[in-house]
Amino acid sequence: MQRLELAPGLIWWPGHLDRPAQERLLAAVERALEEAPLFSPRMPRTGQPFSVRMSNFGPLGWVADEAGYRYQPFHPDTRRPWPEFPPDVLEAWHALTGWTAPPEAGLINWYGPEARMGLHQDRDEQDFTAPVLSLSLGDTAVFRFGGDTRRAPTRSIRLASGDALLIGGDSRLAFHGIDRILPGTSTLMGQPGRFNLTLRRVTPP
Ligand code: MD3
Ligand code: FE
Repeated sequence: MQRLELAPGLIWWPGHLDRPAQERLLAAVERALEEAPLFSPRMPRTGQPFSVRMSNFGPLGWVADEAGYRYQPFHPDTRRPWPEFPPDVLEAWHALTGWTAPPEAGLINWYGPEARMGLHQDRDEQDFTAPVLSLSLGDTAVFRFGGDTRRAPTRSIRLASGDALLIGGDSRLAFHGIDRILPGTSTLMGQPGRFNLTLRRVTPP
C-alpha cells in the first residue's frame, strides 16, 4: 500500500483499510454509538454547537462545552464510561504508529453533508510526543493542513473512506481542518456523511 509523507511527520496511507475492514470498523462504530450516542460539542465561550457531532471510545474522551475543552472518562449526557476500543482500532494503532502504549482516547467525529471543522491545533493533550492516528469512513473530505501558525501556507488533500493519516513529530502541532465533505462519494453507508476516528495518547509517558 502507498505511504506518502505529506510533510515531516505527516504520513498518509490512501486506502489503508479495504472494504471488508471498513465495514467491520463501521459496525464497531455503530455498536459504540448505541452505548455512547453522538453528542453536540459546544464552543467554550459562546455555547455555539459545532456542526460536527461526536462520541468517543477508550478510557478518555474529548468533550467541549461552556466549561472548556477537555478529556474526561465519561459521556457528557449519559455520564456513563466510554465504550472500550474495538480490537480492529487497537490493531491499526499498533501497526501504523509502532507505539508500545495503547491509545487513551478515540474521538469519533460525525460529519453530515453540511458539517465542517475550522482550522485549529490539537493541543488539549498533556503529551505531544505521541502521534495521532486518524481513520476515515464514508464520504470523502477536503482536509487542509498548514504549519505551526495560523498564517502559514496550507495544502489540501481529499481523505477518502479507508484512508489512514498519522500525525507526529514536526507536524503534531500543525493547524488543520475539514473544509467540507463531498456527499455521495462513498457507498459504505446508506446515507451521506463521514466518520473520522482520531486515536490519541493524552497523559505523559
Ligand atoms: C494534523 N479531525 O478531531 S483528522 C480532530 O477529519 C480533527 O475529523 C479531523 O482535526 C477529521 O481534531 C482531521 C486528521 C488529523 C488529526 C489531528 C491532527 C490531522 C492532524 C493534528 C495535527 C495535525
Ligand atoms: Fe484536530
